Amino acid sequence: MPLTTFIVLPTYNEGENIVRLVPALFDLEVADLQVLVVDDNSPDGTGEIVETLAEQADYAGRLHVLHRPEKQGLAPAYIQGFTQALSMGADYVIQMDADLSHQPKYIPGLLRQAQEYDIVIGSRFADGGSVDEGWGPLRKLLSWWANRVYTPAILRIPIRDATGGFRIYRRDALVGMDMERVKANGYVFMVEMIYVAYRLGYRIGEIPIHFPDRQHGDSKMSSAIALEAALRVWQIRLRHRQLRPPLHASDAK
Ligand SMILES: Nc1nc2c(ncn2[C@@H]2O[C@H](COP(=O)(O)OP(=O)(O)OP(=O)(O)O)[C@@H](O)[C@H]2O)c(=O)[nH]1
Ligand SMILES: [Mg+2]
Repeated sequence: MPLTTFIVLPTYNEGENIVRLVPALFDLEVADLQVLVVDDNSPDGTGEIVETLAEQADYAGRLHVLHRPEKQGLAPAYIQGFTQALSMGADYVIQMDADLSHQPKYIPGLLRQAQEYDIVIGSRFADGGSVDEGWGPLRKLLSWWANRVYTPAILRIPIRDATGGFRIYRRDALVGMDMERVKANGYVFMVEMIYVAYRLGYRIGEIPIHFPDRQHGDSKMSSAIALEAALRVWQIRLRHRQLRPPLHASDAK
């Protein structure tokens, strides 16, 4: 039986992007692929657009929407989406933005690496990774520093894009991490998930990606949000630094 891969896409006003992204995902011809959109009642009707797409014969039974009542941030959207994907039988869960900054062409590479790792990050700051050519030097430097220097130093993790939101998780890792313990709301959720996984001993890999800026719709990110996320890295360290890998049965005396 082929393994089931679920792609979880949180959306808030991504109508113009989702109609491009969904066909591109199914064009990949990944075996037993399911797509789950988690929409926070987008005023532009993203949720309804996906419902309409889901009625097309091509996507029948493979495209799903979770409707949430209002914009509540990325973290609860992801947790609800991951939980639903697991309950629908996902063997692999891919998380990605719906704005096309995370390009579908990297998905086969993520799946390949997931044979060796429990979690694989599509990484902008690994060797060979890159960000949009339009980023100014200051933005590039700040983002590089936050990911390559600041976050790894505080958390003592050898990860080069802990804030990156393009990832694959193996089912057993996502279950073993117990998402209940992840408290972050918003963008720092990415960092908290990776820190918990690292402390628990899961194997984390990275593959380089190019990250183009969105062409349609508006970003929900701002410098205030980025600064808050940076400060919250300390909170995450305090919350989880005692975590240890669970003892293997054979290690127990
Ligand atoms: N369901 C849900 N999705 C959200 C929420 N906030 C952002 N998203 C989605 O999360 C993804 C990432 O959001 P973006 O606004 O692109 O933020 P970003 O990618 O960190 O920042 P940019 O680099 O500016 O694009 C997109 O698919 C958004 O639609 C939210 O509160 N609820
Ligand atoms: Mg984006």
